[in-house]
Amino acid sequence: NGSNATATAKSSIPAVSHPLAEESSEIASNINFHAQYTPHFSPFKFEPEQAYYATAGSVRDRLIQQWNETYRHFHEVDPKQTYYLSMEYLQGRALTNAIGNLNIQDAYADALNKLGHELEEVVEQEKDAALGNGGLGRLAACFLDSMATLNLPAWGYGLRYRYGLFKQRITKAGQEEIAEDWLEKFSPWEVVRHDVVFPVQFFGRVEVDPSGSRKWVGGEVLQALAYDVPIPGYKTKNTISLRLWEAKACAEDISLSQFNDGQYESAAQLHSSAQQICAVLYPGDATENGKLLRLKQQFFLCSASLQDIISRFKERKGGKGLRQWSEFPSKVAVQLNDTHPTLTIPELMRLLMDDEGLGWDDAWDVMTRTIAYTNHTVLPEALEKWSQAVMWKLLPRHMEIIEEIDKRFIALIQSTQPNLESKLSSMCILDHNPQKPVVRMANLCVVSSHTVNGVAQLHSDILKSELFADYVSVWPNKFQNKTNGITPRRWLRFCSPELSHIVTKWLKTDQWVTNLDLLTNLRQFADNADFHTEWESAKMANKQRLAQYILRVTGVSIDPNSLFDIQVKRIHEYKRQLLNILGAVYRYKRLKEMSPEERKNTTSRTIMIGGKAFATYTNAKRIVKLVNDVGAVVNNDPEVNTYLKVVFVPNYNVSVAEILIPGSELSQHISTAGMEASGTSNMKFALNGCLIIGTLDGANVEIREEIGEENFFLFGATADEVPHLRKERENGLFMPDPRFEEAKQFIRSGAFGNYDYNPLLESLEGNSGYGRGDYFLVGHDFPTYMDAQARVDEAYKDRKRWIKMSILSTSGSGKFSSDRTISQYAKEIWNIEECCVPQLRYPTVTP
Ligand code: NBG
Repeated sequence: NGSNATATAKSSIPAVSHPLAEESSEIASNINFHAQYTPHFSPFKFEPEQAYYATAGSVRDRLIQQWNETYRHFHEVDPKQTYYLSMEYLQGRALTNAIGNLNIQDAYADALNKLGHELEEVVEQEKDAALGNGGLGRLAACFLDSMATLNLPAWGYGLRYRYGLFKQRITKAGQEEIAEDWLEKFSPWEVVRHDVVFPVQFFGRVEVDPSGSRKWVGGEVLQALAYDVPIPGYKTKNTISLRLWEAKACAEDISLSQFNDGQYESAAQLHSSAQQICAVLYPGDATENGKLLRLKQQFFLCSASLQDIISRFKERKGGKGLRQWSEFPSKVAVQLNDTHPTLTIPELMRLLMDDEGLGWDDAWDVMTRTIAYTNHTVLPEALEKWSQAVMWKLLPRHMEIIEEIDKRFIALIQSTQPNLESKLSSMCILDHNPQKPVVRMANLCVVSSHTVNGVAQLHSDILKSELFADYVSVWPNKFQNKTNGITPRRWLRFCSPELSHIVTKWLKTDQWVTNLDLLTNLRQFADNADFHTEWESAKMANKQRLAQYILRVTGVSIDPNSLFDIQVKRIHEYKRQLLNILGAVYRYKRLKEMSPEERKNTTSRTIMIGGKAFATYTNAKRIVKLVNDVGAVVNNDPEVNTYLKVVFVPNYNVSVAEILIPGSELSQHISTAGMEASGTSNMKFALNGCLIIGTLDGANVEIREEIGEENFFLFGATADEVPHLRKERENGLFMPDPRFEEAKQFIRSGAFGNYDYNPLLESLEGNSGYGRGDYFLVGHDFPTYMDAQARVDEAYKDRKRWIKMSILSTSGSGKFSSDRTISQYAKEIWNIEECCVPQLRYPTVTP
């Protein structure tokens, strides 16, 4: 594979309006220009990797042009703007998405052909930007896509981690974590802004001057440097920005005298402190140092972003600083993506009071009208609590402010809601428990923001009735629901061109890509035989692609005619991958006991499970090991392996999801009811015509409502039954089903090797106690789960029925577009309106 390019190199950005052949020649020449003049590789090498970087460079030129135009427009119109603050963004690859959104895929594919390459192969060269963990980070990425597509004046802020979420390798011992070097060469999608730098302070002390005003002084100061990633909207000129901060120290922070004395480490101490901040996402926080580092990361994001937002607020309208601070909330909306950016609250108060001279009441008014908070979990261990001691050490002025917020909140309750006084100890922000005094970040968010939302109806209801119930009577209008969504661009239009093509053909329009509700019009074809044939062949093409991928990465050959059953998400006990694998073990055991004739009547299945376990989460890692061990035995058992395969898909990430989801037929969303706030992969699967087996949890509830209960394989306890069932279990009143015992016994018998699975299995046993007592009710839900699986097997045998259900899943998925979610945020929380770039005025750039 090499270059046979004949086009002469051209640096100008190709125009968009030419016929394909002409346009693709221009693009080829522009790609060539980047290959020759962007000095990252030797000029005479043009393998797929160089082709990727050159292509990305060429696409980036266009994005930068649109981007500049977008910001010029925003600057002139000066609309109210939203800032989305998130510690995580799971962007995945950018190339396919960018040329898709710019609507120039065909021209780029053609251009690369001219240069001797295939677009598909070039795209594969890109490393995933995995600056996130799971659903929360991917949600942020989908939101950015929708904000750009809806022409909203909005901007994302995050951190530029040097290493993304680890790369998962599977060995005999289970999961191994390797640093994910997404910046190994460089990322062509980021632009460093050397002119956008803000100081961020840590430690130090508070000084009071004679006038009584307080100032935070001393400590260490690092610099936040901006890297911008362009986010193009779909078929619009609007291109917004994801601004990622990198921590730096200044040249004068190096002590040359120490360095010359050979004390290299202490000489550059601040530089290494800066490097630590942006090294990895979620550094281990078991140690004090780890905790301090995480808090530093969070504050770094909040402080740099706020300084940037404030400087933009001041700069617009001529930069004369004439603006009233009371105007701030009519120009700025800040959304906190979970509690990780909570320090935005005291930091905005500090900046307004200590730097800008506002009094408490004015600052409080501005801050509370600006900030809104999204809660993404009710799991107690995920609700952040920071040690007061660590906070006093790192952020002394902020702790004073938090104390004052707490004091005023307590006074408010005492004076206006005396009936809540008994609840104050759990409602207030500072928990003074002498053993472990902490700051409760979620409480700080609820008290300080104008709106709090959950991410699916059931979750929002639980917030109002349980987690935040006591606050509802204080602020009845503060709580909202914003059911999550996913971008239909990445998650159908680009990841499944085959199915998209059919949808467009039968709907006679491609408007569904930005108006996903149009998918309901597919319902009329749910019984149409021609439509069925096309649908089935598109799904089959995706299954074959997936089978090839599985063979390539695991060496396991899977049959595209078997039922493809997938569960991919972070490995967590509440998500119950253990229920899935116990079900697989039980199925295997039954198959073994059947006669060859009986086996022929069963539905062949390929069960695929993928996901990363947090490095220190031992039981999650044991689950990964178990899935792999079961797979090794089942897949090599010639007696049954045409009827069952169990595959662990390694290193699950966004790009892998883009192959798995289109090829899926059944997917599992089987968390203990009440524990999964929403889930978003459930929406991606349903959109791709995949049926769901699931509990009444998170967004499953709404998906089932939309696509029809007859098209959803439901099982398990409901959220309101769970507390009672846990009690019963604790009191020994509930006996697990014999099938459940049989499956566990089979694992214990050594059928899958002699690794010690007892700690894992024991977590499902006993009446109570730490790590015991089946808190997640796997045993309770096992029988109804197996029954639901039997219904799946039956349904799959009836091809017509299955395809109809698949069509109805897709056609019922319109609600789950992140365009819908973001429109609701814009209207009901942010109060912002679209600000559409009229047309490009920039001339094309020539050297
Ligand atoms: C996750 C929930 C998911 C939800 C995503 C996005 C966190 C803290 N929460 O159920 O577990 O879909 O957020 O809202 O990562």
